[in-house]
Amino acid sequence: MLPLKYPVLSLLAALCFAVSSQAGNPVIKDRFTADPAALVHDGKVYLYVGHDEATPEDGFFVLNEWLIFSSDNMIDWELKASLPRSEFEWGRRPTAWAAQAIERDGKFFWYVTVLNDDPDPAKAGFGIGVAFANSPTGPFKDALGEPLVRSDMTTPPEFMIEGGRPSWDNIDPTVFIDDDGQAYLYWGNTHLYYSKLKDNMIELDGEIHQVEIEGMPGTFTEAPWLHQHGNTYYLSFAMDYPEKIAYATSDTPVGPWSYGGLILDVLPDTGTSHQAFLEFEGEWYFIHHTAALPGGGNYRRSVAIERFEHNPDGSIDQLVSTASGLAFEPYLIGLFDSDGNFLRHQDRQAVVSSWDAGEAYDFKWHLVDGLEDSVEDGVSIQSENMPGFYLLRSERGGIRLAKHDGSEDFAEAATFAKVRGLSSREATSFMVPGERQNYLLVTETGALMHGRVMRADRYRATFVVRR
Ligand code: FUB
Repeated sequence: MLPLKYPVLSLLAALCFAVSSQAGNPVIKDRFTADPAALVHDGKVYLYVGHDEATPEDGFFVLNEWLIFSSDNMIDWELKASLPRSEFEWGRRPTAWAAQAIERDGKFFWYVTVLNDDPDPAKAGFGIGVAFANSPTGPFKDALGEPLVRSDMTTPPEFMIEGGRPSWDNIDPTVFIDDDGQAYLYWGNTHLYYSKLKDNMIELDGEIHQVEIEGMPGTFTEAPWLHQHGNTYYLSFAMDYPEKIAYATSDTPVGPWSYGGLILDVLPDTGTSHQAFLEFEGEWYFIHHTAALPGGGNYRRSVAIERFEHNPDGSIDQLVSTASGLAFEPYLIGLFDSDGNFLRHQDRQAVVSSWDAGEAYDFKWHLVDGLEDSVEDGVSIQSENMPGFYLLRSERGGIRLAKHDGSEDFAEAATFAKVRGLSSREATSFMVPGERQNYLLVTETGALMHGRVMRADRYRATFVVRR
């Protein structure tokens, strides 16, 4: 049972909270985007993504094009250009998979993953192409008219070629130019490869090497990304499946690579994870994709951004993908007159329990304008560390944490009217819209539900929202 009615009332610390209309993440909200890469040019950031166009019914990736967005501040993004997969005439199907662009001497090279349409089965399968442009937004043109990396240049793992399936070990390029001007291309799925690039950036220079990562507790899946900080080279990648993002370090851009740790754990509702690292105006950013947009999922992903730092010893702490992102801060929602009891989620249920610093993110909430926008003072309560998940009412009085499926029914059941606190004018209660007897409340056991509130129990439906 909850220790209710404690004497300490921290209303003074409570702010009259302002509902923000949107969360910071995902950063692109009007379409599904995946597999981010980014570069800085002339004081602006350019974000290169795949455009996820799968419908909820599609059982696989559908990407007909890549998109380029730009921003001055990492928060406001403007769509600048697109590159259709059909620019690579040797490609087929909607397979505009992961890609990365880089600048060299004022020219831009964009390395892309495309399924190769070669009639020779040995050469068919995913390949890596390269497009060229004189500006970061293009127009980009296929620089070679054929893949830079083709299936018959590598030996895929056995399981990739069984049953006539095309091999997909040649996907997910990442490109990096070292201080001495030498460029490197890493890529792979299951097998991780690298090769040097010639100065012209459109030819491999020498052999393709297969890379091992020492001490890795899982298996390399895909999505390599190479970056440098100080004298340390970082190779990050998707590990296992569903994917986590992990990293390895080395003193050179070609290894040997030693496993460093986990950067991002498995995300809800997307089996893939794909990351980019970017330094902009002295700060470092971790750009990745989640399934957080309404109706998001495995093939309907959306790009999100978090700030991070490299530790003095060279390590990178595990990060949390948040709803707040760069632009907002989450709230704590305390139960009125109950010292130290806050709303949290646990196993996708909402409960009120005592503060636990080790699980602090589960206690953080993002309050946005009601998903159902006709409700006066409408508010929806989104989890900070499960972006896209909201407190959702059931008709029978239950409350659970559920993913926004994009439907109107969901929007309605996840919207409350923010009203003056039933126990204190300075606190807040959350009313079921249009139902003056029906409030979000906490039961004796700490479970969250909604229903009728007795006069003596009003404090159970009164909350203190604060930072
Ligand atoms: O978007 C298609 C594929 O999913 C990418 O190439 C992989 O990295 C994974 O994110």
